Amino acid sequence: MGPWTNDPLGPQARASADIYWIMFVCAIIVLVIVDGGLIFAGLKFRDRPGHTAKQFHGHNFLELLWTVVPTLMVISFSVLSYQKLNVMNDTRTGAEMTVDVQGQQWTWVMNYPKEDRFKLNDGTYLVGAQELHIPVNTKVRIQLSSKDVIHSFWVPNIGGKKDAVPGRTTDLWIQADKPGTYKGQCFEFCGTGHADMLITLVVHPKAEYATWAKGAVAEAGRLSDPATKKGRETFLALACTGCHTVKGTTAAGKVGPELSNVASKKSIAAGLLSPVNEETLTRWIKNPPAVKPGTLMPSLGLSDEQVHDIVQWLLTLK
Ligand code: HEC
Ligand SMILES: [Cu+2]
Repeated sequence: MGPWTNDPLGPQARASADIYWIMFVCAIIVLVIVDGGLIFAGLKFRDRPGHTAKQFHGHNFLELLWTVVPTLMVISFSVLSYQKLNVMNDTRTGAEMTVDVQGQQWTWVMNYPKEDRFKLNDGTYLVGAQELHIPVNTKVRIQLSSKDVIHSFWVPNIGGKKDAVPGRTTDLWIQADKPGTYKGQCFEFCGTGHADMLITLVVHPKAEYATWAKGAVAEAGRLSDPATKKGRETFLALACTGCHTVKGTTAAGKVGPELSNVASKKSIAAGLLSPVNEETLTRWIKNPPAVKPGTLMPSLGLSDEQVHDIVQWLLTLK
């Protein structure tokens, strides 16, 4: 089922769905009894030929009943809501990690905790955009803030929603029963890009979370690695730019394929080399005609170091 509050897949979402269903069912019972009684009385005791409606005033038992029963119901709802809200608002007890989530026009910035497993090689910590990765069955506290206007964090199946208010921090907690990908959305209209503020919550099996973190840290490290900067400069200084386009750079050649997203491609050199990784890119750039005789891309006689640097940079083009 899609992102829907009535399909709770975690304890936080379940707490609010529980209140909802209990109140909903009670409301239906009340509706049936009250409207049923009304219709029944209206039909049975109505004034009609040969039948005179009985005239009376007041009925102690009935009046007591419809005062006491609703009062008890409202009190029960209060107690129930109070209990559930206590659980829902308790962001700290048992929380195993805290992610600092910042809303801004128009994206979500996920700052992972300052723990070793999220530490990058430049001393900073892992930051994600839009996508939040957490382990399954783990209470995760989300500290919410906003850079500009009010946003609201909401992943319907898992829980929320809570406003991200500029100038102060709020928090909530989430927890998922099963691994998978859950969709969320900013729930406070925050400007023209509001609809782009999607949240993708990726829940990993506990044993795989460390592997994911390692990969994400390595990937982030690659992006901040001096080699990628050097590779970019090397690429832009060479003849590559005359034949290839990379959006956002001065490379605008049209002879060869565009390389703006080369690292996301399934293969290169028209399917000859796959997947696209360090090994295949290195082989290709070192000597294209050796891989594909007759190709229009010449061997540029680059040093191993130049090739290595360029490949490190190309791998960041996703
Ligand atoms: C004379 C033009 C030319 C130059 C210079 C050139 N390329 Fe190419 N490049 C091509 C052509 C044409 C292809 C397509 C090759 C094929 O599939 O036969 C290509 C393919 C590629 C591919 C594979 C892309 C894909 O999607 O298949 C990469 C990566 C690449 N070049 C990188 C580079 C780099 C890095 C440089 C500079 C060191 C460079 N190229 C210089 C023409 C050029
Ligand atoms: Cu928003």
